[in-house]
Amino acid sequence: MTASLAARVLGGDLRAIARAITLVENEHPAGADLLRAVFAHTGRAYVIGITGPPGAGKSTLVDRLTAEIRRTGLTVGIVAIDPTSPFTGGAVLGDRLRMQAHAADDGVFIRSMATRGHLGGLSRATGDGVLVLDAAGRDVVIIETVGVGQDEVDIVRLADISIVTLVPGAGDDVQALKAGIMEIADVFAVNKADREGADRLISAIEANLSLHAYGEDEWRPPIVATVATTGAGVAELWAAIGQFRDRRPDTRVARRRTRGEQRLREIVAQQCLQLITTRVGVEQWMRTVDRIAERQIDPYTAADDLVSSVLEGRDGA
Ligand SMILES: Nc1nc2c(ncn2[C@@H]2O[C@H](COP(=O)(O)OP(=O)(O)OP(=O)(O)O)[C@@H](O)[C@H]2O)c(=O)[nH]1
Ligand SMILES: [Mg+2]
Repeated sequence: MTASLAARVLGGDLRAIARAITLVENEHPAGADLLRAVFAHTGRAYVIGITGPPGAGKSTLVDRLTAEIRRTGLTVGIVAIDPTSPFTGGAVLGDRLRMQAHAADDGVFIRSMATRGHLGGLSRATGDGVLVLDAAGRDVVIIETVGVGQDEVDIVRLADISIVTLVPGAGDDVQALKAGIMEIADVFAVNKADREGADRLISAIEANLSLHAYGEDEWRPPIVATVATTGAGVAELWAAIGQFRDRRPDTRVARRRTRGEQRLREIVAQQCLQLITTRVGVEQWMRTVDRIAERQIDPYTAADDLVSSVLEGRDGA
């Protein structure tokens, strides 16, 4: 079954793509088998990460950017994530609206991702979803994620280019200065540029960028003013993406390596945890949890004990 699903994914079959993403999202073993089968065919898509605060206009911008990309004939896959509220259905509603805009176009595949909420689950599921779309031959894959926290930073690191969307309004300067933001942005999109304060926000970002002395061949993140609702500035945004892609191929290679290592770490960590919990057994695991809860043992010592008991058990076997 996996073999035929893999073949259909590689053939770009939309239903197969949807099914494959569901498998990886649910951490179904068939999802891992599928990725094994298609991995050699991945690495071709250009992956764009878009993040920013709630309501910044990311989805509207992604929609416009998608239209811009489609005009060049390239196909697009979109993964929308809402790590802060996976159960509100907000992302799904946004998807439906956008589905309508691109409903008749097979060159656009939109999917929102829900996760089980465990550590690392989101970035792993997102990474796998991107791989599926990549294998399916999508030329460009866009990851849209809300927020500017660590989860989002991890997700955006999966991308070849990171676009940070900011909007004019209360606390712009603080928002722009927020830890992490300046480091992850390859391009800034100042959206809602039709609103008052856009110039001030641009100046604040500029001021921040000028704190860093950019070397001659170092990429200085450009700031693009956009009005996603009208599409103003979107062509410029796409042009900035193209410039980054053409000028920073080395960055792409380095990021892909980091991405590969991150995936390896996640999978190894997951397998180790699985191995240890399986060997230890549910009863001993729960007993340990009880002892931590009752302050009879600290979690560090408990972890050491569990890991060494498993390792010693294996040595002695
Ligand atoms: N005035 C103005 N409104 C905009 C612009 N871009 C988006 N909006 C509006 O802002 C609201 C939020 O847009 P979304 O695209 O859903 O924003 P988002 O960042 O995807 O929101 P979440 O995914 O919920 O975080 C919508 O009502 C848009 O119509 C813009 O450039 N100017
Ligand atoms: Mg959105």
